[in-house]
Amino acid sequence: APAYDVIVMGLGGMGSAAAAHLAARGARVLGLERFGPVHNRGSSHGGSRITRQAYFEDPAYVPLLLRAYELYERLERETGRDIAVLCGGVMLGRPESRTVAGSLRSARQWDLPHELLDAREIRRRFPTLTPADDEIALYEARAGLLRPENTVAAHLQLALRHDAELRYQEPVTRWEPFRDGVRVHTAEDVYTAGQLIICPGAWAPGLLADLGVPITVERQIMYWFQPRGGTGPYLPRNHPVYLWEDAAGVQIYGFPAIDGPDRGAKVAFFRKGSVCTPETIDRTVHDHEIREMADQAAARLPTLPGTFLKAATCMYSNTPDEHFVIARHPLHPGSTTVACGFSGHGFKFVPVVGEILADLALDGTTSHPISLFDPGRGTPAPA
Ligand code: PYC
Repeated sequence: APAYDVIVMGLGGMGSAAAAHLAARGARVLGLERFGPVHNRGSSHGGSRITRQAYFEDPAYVPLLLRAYELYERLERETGRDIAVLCGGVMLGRPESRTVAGSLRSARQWDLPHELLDAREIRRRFPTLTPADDEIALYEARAGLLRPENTVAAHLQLALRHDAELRYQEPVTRWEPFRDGVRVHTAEDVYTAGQLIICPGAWAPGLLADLGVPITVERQIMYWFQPRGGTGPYLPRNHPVYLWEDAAGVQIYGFPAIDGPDRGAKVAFFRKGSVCTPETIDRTVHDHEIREMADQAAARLPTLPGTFLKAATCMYSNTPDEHFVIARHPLHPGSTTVACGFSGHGFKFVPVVGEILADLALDGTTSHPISLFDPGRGTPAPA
């Protein structure tokens, strides 16, 4: 018999959640991670991620978000960790922008609580935001932010609590079908399991070249600025998360000041990076990049950029249509499950992806709606 029921490859956001869900269901789990626990080399670091339910990308995500909210709450309860700050969120832009119109479509289709604010009302409620007269916002009180490092740490903690074996600094070099399951090789050892779950993050192009979905890895930059006049107006009780689309379709997004008076507020472009690989990504943030972000912020957020504090890089793994891939591996459907291509908007789904992966690996199927994430769906352009 194989030594493990399930091997999870990659213990970032998705893999750590899968390991926790599997172990909690009593499976014998081995987790393999190329770096240490809760590292900053992939796509699950940087202190904050937006969460929201009125999903502009597609209403099909909403049921998964409703479940993710429940599971995040449970995760905080079970581990005592501070993860979610539901400070409210504004999806801002012209009424016809994808950010506003798409969010409204999801809110209406799923009857989600929301308000539409005109430019004057946005400025009145949130003096840190200065939209143009022709911009509006969908405000969602249940939107907010998640702390990614605490999320990963919480899932690793739960996995260990339920007797998972987690091995770090141990990248997988190859795997193959073996008897009724799989055999997984690392520099240290060879492991066997009935099922394999691959959560490769930005390593997907190399590890899942045979999946049939081209994944492009994109370098992203996160910036922290200290607002002029202090962080008071930027405290989470005064300040929402925001996703703001301009007339050219460029989106910026940002957060309240969540780390105390001196740590500033984070702001970034949503998808405007250069193509990279995890091996070749330029981790230096250059002056012209800081200037570009500062100029964008200055135009819309009157007390930013203030003082530049720091910047960090991160990676998106983009599918052509920006929808996820979560499925049985089409070439190894009996033994292997994959979760990849989260395209810069996956973190808010982490616990429900863990639940889905555990369903697929242990039961062969899931009751969650995941047909949008089938690798055989074709590659239409984003809506
Ligand atoms: O998924 O809300 C999101 C998001 C904002 C910026 C990057 N991802």
